[in-house]
Amino acid sequence: MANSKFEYVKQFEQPDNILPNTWVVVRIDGRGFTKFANKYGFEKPNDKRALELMNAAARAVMAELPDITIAYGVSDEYSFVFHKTCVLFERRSSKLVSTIVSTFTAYYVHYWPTYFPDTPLSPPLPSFDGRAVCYPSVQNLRDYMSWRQVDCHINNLYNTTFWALIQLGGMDATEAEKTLKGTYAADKNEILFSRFSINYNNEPEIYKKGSVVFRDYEPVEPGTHNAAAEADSLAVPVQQSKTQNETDRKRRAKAPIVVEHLDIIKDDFWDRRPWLLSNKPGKIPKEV
Ligand SMILES: Nc1nc2c(ncn2[C@@H]2O[C@H](COP(=O)(O)OP(=O)(O)OP(=O)(O)O)[C@@H](O)[C@H]2O)c(=O)[nH]1
Ligand SMILES: [Mg+2]
Repeated sequence: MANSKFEYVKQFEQPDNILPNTWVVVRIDGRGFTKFANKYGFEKPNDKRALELMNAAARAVMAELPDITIAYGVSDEYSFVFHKTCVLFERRSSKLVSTIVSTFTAYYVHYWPTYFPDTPLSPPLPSFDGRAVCYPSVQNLRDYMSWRQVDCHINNLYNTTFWALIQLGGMDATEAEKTLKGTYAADKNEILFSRFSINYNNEPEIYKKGSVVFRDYEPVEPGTHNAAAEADSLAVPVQQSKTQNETDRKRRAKAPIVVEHLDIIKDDFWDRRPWLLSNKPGKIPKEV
């Protein structure tokens, strides 16, 4: 085909390659969700419908993109982790991020009426920003996930106490803020318990731990595999036959994608689920 005189503009396209052989985390975050939450009357500090809507959209994203090995969500944010061996196939950061952001946003709007049947969406419609960060080692990835879950805990304990002081204690926001200034976790637990008979431990897990989305295979006994070390020692993706790739693909498609509210900081979660780091499908769980 003849080149047109306009074609030189292609040279303006600059590479935005992501580092090969790394875990890529794409984190999306609701734009202006403080305002958005007020507009639709989200309950404070946690709106179960809003969180479940986020989870439904995240599940749909994972179902469409089998290269995502795990996702973690809290508040108006979600982190999607691409397995380190999958990233070799799509090298452009902007392409990964835009795919996640648009797929997530589309499903968020799609599922909105399921979770908010009485309040139809109206402009400005919900939107999300996104960024991609490469993590070179399993420990870096685990620390990233732990960082988000610790953040969830710190924010939720603060918000739960803050809103108890207002909703149950009759304080205004300034008084509540002043009461909590300089307090430690133990102090907040104590305020909740002594003033409002709330045992923070009994708060719903979805609020305390956030949401973890992953493909569910049969868990294994901890100590029976070395998925983390093996993942770290990989330099290039393991070459598999076409039939093996096809079998893996089918098993991955068959695995139920679950949303749980578990501790992902301790080793146990990862030790029982080697497929998260190995990207090798496990045994499909028996039907219940
Ligand atoms: N009431 C309520 N608000 C929520 C809930 N989940 C998220 N939010 C709101 O979403 C905000 C998320 O924080 P940010 O992402 O830092 O704030 P933002 O307003 O979205 O601003 P940008 O992300 O910078 O655009 C929280 O501060 C809350 O105001 C919820 O379950 N209930
Ligand atoms: Mg936000």
